[in-house]
Amino acid sequence: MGTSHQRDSDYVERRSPNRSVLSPVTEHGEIGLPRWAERRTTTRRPPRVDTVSLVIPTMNEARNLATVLDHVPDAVSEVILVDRSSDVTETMAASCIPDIRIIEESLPGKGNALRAGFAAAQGDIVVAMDADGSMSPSEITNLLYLLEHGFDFVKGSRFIVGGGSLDITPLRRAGNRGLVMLANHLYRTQLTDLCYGFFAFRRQFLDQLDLRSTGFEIETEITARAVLVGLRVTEVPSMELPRRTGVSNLHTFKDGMRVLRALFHEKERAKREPGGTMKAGRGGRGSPDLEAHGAAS
Ligand SMILES: Nc1nc2c(ncn2[C@@H]2O[C@H](COP(=O)(O)OP(=O)(O)OP(=O)(O)O)[C@@H](O)[C@H]2O)c(=O)[nH]1
Ligand SMILES: [Mg+2]
Repeated sequence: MGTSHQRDSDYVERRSPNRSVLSPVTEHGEIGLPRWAERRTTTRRPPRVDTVSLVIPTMNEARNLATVLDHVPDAVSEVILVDRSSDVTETMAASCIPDIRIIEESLPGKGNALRAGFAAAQGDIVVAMDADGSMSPSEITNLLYLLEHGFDFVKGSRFIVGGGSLDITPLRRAGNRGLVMLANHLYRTQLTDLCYGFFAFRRQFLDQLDLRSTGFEIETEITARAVLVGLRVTEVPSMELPRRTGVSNLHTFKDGMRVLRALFHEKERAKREPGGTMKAGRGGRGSPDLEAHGAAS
């Protein structure tokens, strides 16, 4: 301790008389940084921070949108709205976030909307969420945390410890549970939720995911594809709130059937692709992997 203190004093004494070493005067007469400090600032770059695109599909959500957009965390770099509204959703969006990017949806369906938004996204990470007020923007941070720590695809789950739903009907809950069981059987996963549109992924995998869904089955497709191409997949607890106003666009039986078909279709499609069912994917692990954060129930 004494020695190091001594060394500090020597350091100051040795350099103080010669200010040109510690604080060189620039040609404009200002006192600049010492040369060693300049070297440090130029060689040590700050760690790179991932940019984040938030994609939100909207169909007549003007009365719900402000509660979502007003709470988007600072980590989000751009917000993209893919809109198919006949109300003032776009005006509301622009009044909340003046530089929001609005894409007019050309084809109907949540799948078409999300795919258009993903294609337009420029961030390293893409987050998808609904505009009806049922998902909390503050939970985006939880998705990002896991992506920044090595996962490639992170999905919110309402049925993992710490998650929940104040919205889902008993019929939909039962349907979702059956579909989750089937997905886990087909894909050898331990998923706890399937039909939920709050998820995030690294954009570098968008081409590999090769999404084709047009409707609500996009949530199932992206999960199945992420597993099949070998991405690092995990779930985080999420609390689903009731839709704030308006009515759901989801039709329980019709869309349930689309999800069912998607589960079988994706498995078959992957078999037809070069490399077979379980492609090497990221890291060449060749098998699906799912880790639960919040302890799977
Ligand atoms: N652009 C676009 N957005 C859509 C379309 N269908 C639904 N959405 C949006 O997708 C999100 C989810 O739709 P919801 O109707 O809430 O369906 P859900 O959340 O699966 O079902 P609920 O739990 O009953 O609300 C909302 O933000 C809708 O506005 C569509 O055809 N085009
Ligand atoms: Mg909803």
